[in-house]
Amino acid sequence: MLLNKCSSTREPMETSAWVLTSLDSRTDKNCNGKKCLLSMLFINAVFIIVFFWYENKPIRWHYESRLRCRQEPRNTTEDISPLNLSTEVAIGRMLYDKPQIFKPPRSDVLMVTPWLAPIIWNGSYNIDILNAQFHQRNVRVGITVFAMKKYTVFIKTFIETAEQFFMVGHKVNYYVFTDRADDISNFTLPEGRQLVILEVPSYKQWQEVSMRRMEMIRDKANQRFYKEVDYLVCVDVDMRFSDFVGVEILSDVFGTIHPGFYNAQRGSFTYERRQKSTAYIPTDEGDFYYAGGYFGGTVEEVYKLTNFCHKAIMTDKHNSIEAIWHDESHLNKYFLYHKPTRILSPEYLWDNNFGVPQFLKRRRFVAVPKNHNEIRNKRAL
Ligand code: 4GW
Ligand code: MN
Repeated sequence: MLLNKCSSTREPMETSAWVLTSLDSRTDKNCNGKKCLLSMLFINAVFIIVFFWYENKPIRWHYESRLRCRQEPRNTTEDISPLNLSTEVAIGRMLYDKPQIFKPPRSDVLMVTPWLAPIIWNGSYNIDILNAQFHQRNVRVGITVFAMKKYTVFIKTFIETAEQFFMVGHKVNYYVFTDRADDISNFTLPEGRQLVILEVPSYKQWQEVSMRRMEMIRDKANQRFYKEVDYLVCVDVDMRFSDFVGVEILSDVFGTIHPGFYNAQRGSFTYERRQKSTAYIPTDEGDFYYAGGYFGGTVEEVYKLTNFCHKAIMTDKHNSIEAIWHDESHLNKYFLYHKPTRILSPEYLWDNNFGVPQFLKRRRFVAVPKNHNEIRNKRAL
């Protein structure tokens, strides 16, 4: 039988036979054999190019993590449920006080949100149990900071105090985004902890320096963080660690209560109130006022968060409006409709200008006072 491109009865399995026979299809009136072969080769080439492009393009978050799970070695002879593939997670013998139903460890502060996300306070967790769990998972943590322009002066204290208090005993990558790599000195870090300098372009306006953090974190998450760490912690650099910050903060997506607003009424939160901005939140909505200088989660969740905020910032820019507290306003909008799975109490972000209230048992990460004139004024930059 002579098959050709114009035959409507051709079955898919007969394609190769069709290619061969089409070479001899001198009698075909509608199709020339060589043309048919060339068009077949062309289609194959397009298919191969598309295939390689698809395989090598940057990760697509919405489904890639599921794909990666499926790539685990599996027995293909029978259809095994993914539950059978999970390895045993068990903690060795440990001695600690039994949890008491009628003796909550804290009764002076809210410990859980209405959507059942824990709020992390001193006394609310046992770090030994958590460390054992996270060590079993061999968790890797990335901490991102921006040290643009004169803010490179904060790096030394930031890293030195982090080495004392941040994720002690766990794998840590410090990701320092900067436009002045030469200003950042070398640090000798123990095994499992490393400093990664990421050179990025600078922006003239300080508001833009702050807001573009969302875009840069998003892009690096997409390019490399997903290969190198499991969780990201994204913080301001003008800070020092003064007490332990460990794996108790880690969860799918977490935010931190701003030290200036932990007891404020909704209406007094400094959310964006102009409807023209994408960050707009009406006065009868809102859970907490979250700080722009401390959020995090899995790389995938941080990608989603930063992508959302960056796009919203760009929409506002297009509409000639800038949210009142820049990236912080957009972060608050995101958390209103994508509730955090864990919330850090102000222990994790404090400013000594607010004093030391009774409920605050620890100050783990505190603002370094800055000489605004020296560090920020236009001429100094
Ligand atoms: C005004 O002139 C400036 S400059 C306001 C922020 C500036 C700035 C901020 C900067 O020149 N370089 C820089 O790296 N940043 C980053 O943005 C840095 O990581 C800093 O912690 C973060 C937020 O700015 P901030 O700490 O000054 O904001 P606040 O005072 O609200 O914590
Ligand atoms: Mn700051």
